Amino acid sequence: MRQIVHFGLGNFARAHLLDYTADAGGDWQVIGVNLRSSTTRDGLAAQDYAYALKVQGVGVKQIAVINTILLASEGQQPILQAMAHADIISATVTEKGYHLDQHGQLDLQDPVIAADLTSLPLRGLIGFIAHDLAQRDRPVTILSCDNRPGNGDALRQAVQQFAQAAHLTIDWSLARFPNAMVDRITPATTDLIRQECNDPMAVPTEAFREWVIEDCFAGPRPDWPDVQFVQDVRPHELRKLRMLNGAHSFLAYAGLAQGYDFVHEAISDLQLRRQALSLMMEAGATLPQDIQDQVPAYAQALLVRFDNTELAHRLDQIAMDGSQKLPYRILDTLRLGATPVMISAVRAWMSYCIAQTALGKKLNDPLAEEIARAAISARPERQLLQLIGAEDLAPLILE
Ligand code: CS2
Repeated sequence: MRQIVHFGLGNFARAHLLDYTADAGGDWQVIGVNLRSSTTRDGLAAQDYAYALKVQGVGVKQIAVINTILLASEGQQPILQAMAHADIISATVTEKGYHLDQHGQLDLQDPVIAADLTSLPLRGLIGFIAHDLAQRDRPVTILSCDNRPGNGDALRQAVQQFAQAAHLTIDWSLARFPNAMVDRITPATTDLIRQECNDPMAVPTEAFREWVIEDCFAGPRPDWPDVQFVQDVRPHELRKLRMLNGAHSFLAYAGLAQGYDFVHEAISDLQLRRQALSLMMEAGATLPQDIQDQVPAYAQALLVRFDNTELAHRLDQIAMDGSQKLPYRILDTLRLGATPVMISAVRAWMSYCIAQTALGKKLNDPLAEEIARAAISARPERQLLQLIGAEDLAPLILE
């Protein structure tokens, strides 16, 4: 059997990487690693690690590619042993799982990183990969499946900075870190989905899925169907992150402010729809010239996906981790050409932070404490912009 060791078996991984791997067939298995809670492991272990994937408009697929799930809290050796035998080590740990600072550098003061640099057992993805590579004697592909630009490059740089701080010696010729664009709208599971699928671990997702990976693997890979292997992922990731995810974040904050709960409700509001489409087109105008002709059709396809009432994609799910998402979904685009809706998206995020704090609610965000302090400061908007590295944009956003 060939193995993928995957960190972070949340809904997105189980709707994307695992669905593609199930379709690939062959002798590939997935060993999951959960770094935080045991909930997913316990739920899946009770049903032999198989689960229902409810593909909206298509039907229910039984996904049974997980061989086992290991917990970091139960010790690092079984995880490092599994990694040592893997051909692919992949991860969906969200933006915050890379522990990067505003400048994209590994935050050595981050509690998880600081702990992994000073004591065992290991707690975080970066430490596990660095220690795996330090003892590795065979090639491996480290595949980020997270939603950020240059995800493979960012992961490699974080591991390099950790290894240097930990004085680990690594043969970097054995590891490849391809960049990849991942796309599949995958809401949190509701009780209704669990009941419909008769499976407490069911995952809801859309029919659409897309995966574009840099063709630089260190060794074998599953025969994943309809995956695009390219030399340069960047146009694909910029288009997706700035148009889809930028519109998502705008709709989340602007839609919540108007009392909507779901993406399909917010996108049905004619003014928000018009603004979301404007944002998509504004973002599309910042993309490389050779894909500009794809922008209108891609935008229209996004509206169809957002209109999907059955997905019941919650705006407050998208609103999470805004401090980690806005820089590449909105701010990067703003710096390439100020546009009204991009500005309103940042203003909507700031209003959301201030309103939630006023209600005594702590945001679901790695910078929740800092946001709460900024929101009640004398100049909340300026403080909030500083938290997301957007002081340079203050004249534009606060004018
Ligand atoms: C969403 C993404 O929760 C969010 O931030 O914008 O999870 C989005 O659904 C995916 O990137 C779609 O591929």
